[in-house]
Amino acid sequence: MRVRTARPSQRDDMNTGNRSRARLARRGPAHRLAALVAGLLLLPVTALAERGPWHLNMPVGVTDISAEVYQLHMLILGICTAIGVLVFAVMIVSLVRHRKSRGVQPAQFTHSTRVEVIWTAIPVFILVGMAIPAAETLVKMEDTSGSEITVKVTGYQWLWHYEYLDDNIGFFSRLDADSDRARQLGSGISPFSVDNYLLEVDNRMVVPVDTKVRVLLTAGDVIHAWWVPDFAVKKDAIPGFINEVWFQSNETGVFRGQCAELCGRDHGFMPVVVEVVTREEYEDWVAERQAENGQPAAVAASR
Ligand SMILES: [Cu+2]
Repeated sequence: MRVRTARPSQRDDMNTGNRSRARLARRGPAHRLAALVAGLLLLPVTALAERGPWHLNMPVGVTDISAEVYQLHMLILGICTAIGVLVFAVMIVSLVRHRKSRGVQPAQFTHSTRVEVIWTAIPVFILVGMAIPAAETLVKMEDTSGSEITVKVTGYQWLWHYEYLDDNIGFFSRLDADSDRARQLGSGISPFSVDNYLLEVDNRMVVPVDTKVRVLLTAGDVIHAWWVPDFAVKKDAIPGFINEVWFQSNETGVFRGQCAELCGRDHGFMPVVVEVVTREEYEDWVAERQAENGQPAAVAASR
């Protein structure tokens, strides 16, 4: 069972990227500078478009929480940018207007209680103003109550194990064979010829759409981290500990992530792939998996 891929293949993006870079290189430095400035100005706009190799911003994602995290990120980025522009503007104007060559005499004061109170109070207000919406979102991210499905995810060097605790399903998920062949030294296979290179697995995690899924994270050897940017979920999987996260996807599709904790030699080769399907498709998948495990669906249903 395959559903549509949410993103176009990376290869297509990369080809487009190479062509536009080649076109840029043929033009003069002024053109290149103008293109760079235009590109930087357009960054927040392109964040809403498909991701390519030069995509820098966070994705908006497919959950309510990921949209909230994105809005929060844009708000705080805006505040930081405004502060940066203001502080540098004051600094540059002061340096130019009060320079020694204009004959300006330095002021002799060493202390001003009023100024110190102001420059302490303003940052405190700004920080509290940023902390309130951030804390609201964090509280929501931590609230795993009311989840319908619980999946225990265990990180190993260098693959993931998924265990559906309510349905008695368990399987390992490792890098797909095509990526694995291409990544070998001297394989002679171009990574660009492999769709979703290093971002595809043999067994995907499958979950239903519009359903709150709780993920219990742990590890069997060293610390790993389960990361799916489109769900705004990234948490460490630590041996001997259980960490909880949750997500509820508003869209069907295939969402890709990676291990985000340096966990050894093959850290870059343990992707996370989550396939979000309709309720009916999910039930079929559960029945299929249970049959494969030698457990009749009826027995599982009666448990
Ligand atoms: Cu890892």
